[in-house]
Amino acid sequence: MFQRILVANRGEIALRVIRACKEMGIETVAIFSEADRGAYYLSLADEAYCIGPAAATDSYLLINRIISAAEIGNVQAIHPGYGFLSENAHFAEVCRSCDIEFIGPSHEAMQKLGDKVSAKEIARQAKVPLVPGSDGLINSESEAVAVADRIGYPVLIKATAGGGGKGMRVATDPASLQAGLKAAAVEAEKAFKNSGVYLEKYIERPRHVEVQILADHHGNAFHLWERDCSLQRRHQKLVEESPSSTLPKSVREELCKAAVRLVKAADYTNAGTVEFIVDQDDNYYFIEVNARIQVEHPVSELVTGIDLVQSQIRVSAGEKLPFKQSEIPCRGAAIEVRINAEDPAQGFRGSPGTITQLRLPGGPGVRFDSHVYQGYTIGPNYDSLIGKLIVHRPTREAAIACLQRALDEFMVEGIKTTIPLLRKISRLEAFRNGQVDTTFIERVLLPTMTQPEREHDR
Ligand code: MV4
Repeated sequence: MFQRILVANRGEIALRVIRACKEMGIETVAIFSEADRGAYYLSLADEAYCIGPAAATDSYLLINRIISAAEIGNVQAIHPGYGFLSENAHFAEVCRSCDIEFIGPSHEAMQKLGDKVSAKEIARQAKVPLVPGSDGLINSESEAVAVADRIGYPVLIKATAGGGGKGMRVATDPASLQAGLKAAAVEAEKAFKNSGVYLEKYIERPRHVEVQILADHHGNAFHLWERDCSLQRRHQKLVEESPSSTLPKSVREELCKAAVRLVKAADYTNAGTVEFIVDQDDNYYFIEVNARIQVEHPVSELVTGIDLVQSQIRVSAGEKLPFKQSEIPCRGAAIEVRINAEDPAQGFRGSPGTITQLRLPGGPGVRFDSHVYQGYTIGPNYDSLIGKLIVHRPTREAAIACLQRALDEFMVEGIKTTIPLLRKISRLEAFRNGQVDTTFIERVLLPTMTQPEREHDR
């Protein structure tokens, strides 16, 4: 087992990894930018090194500085967290070349699955349902028009090096398809240095259901059931829950088994998430793999009782996962809501500032994963996530009651947060009876908010 791990991240996920290491008796080396100097979570690490100024491109994204901190800190492994370099195959490769364990999948698996067209080919071979679409990359406009004629409009143009909604365009007829193809290729070349695009039938108002995976280096790959993450705004999730409140048990089991088949076919190891969209008739389609631990991992930890971050570390140290699929339960219901320093009434504009008052919720079934404290100042440099409130109770109804109570107890002063919006969502009939999809927030909820999103916020 590792003696020391470098946590190559910041904020709540850095704190989460440091906590996991402490319980395992593993020392931690933290890194921080000038903007995070003095942050509380740094004091929980055994050592902390400043690696640059506030801008992520001059600090948390600089591979050479992170590797230098790892050498100085004399660590055996690096945990990348999520975001930043967590899905950067080159970073994983550099770690290996420096004989430092990258706590995540191999760079080969990351590459195979990071390319969406290659990931879909692996899914096809593993008999995982795919959205009807092009067979690989689109190489000409005439080919695109032929594919769109076959599958029917509307179609989605997607960048093979994209993901998470980046570089996606809807086309409703041949003219918008031809224009969209050109624009998408230019945007993809600029954003990902890879102009490859592919087509899929646009599934209207889908739900977003993803499967948590854990796989070790001994041929074992398990699912930790699914999470429904349909309540999103501009691809930013707001609410995540497990199990899905609407999928029949038979579909849930099929979908989870398909996810395991896919990761086995890709020789994937460590924690990862297989993402699907689900249409109104409960047909599910593979979309992409997220080759990292995700923000919403606590939801799966609570219903299965498995510590995902500790499991990641054990898998990277070569241990065999100590459970059988049949023994992984999905017990009760867990719901996570993201507390962001944003003002939903002002088009979710960021609301940096100092937290002058902080009253945290507690009691049975309440978990709050956060790096903030009273007096903490949220800067403008990184994402606006303050923390995640997660509730876990025997039934979904009880979990919603617990969520409402916890959100009512929650008090943050000095900055605007998403708490008022989350209180509203937790009381919505549509949320309570699971009648939400990925368009709900923007289609139904936001139009009812006091101030419409201002033009320049779009
Ligand atoms: C789709 C889709 C509908 N049809 N693909 C967005 C990024 C990635 N996570 C998967 N995404 C989608 N892929 C087809 N063929 C709907 C989504 C989607 C979505 C799309 C637009 C706006 C918000 C969305 C939230 C989740 C999923």
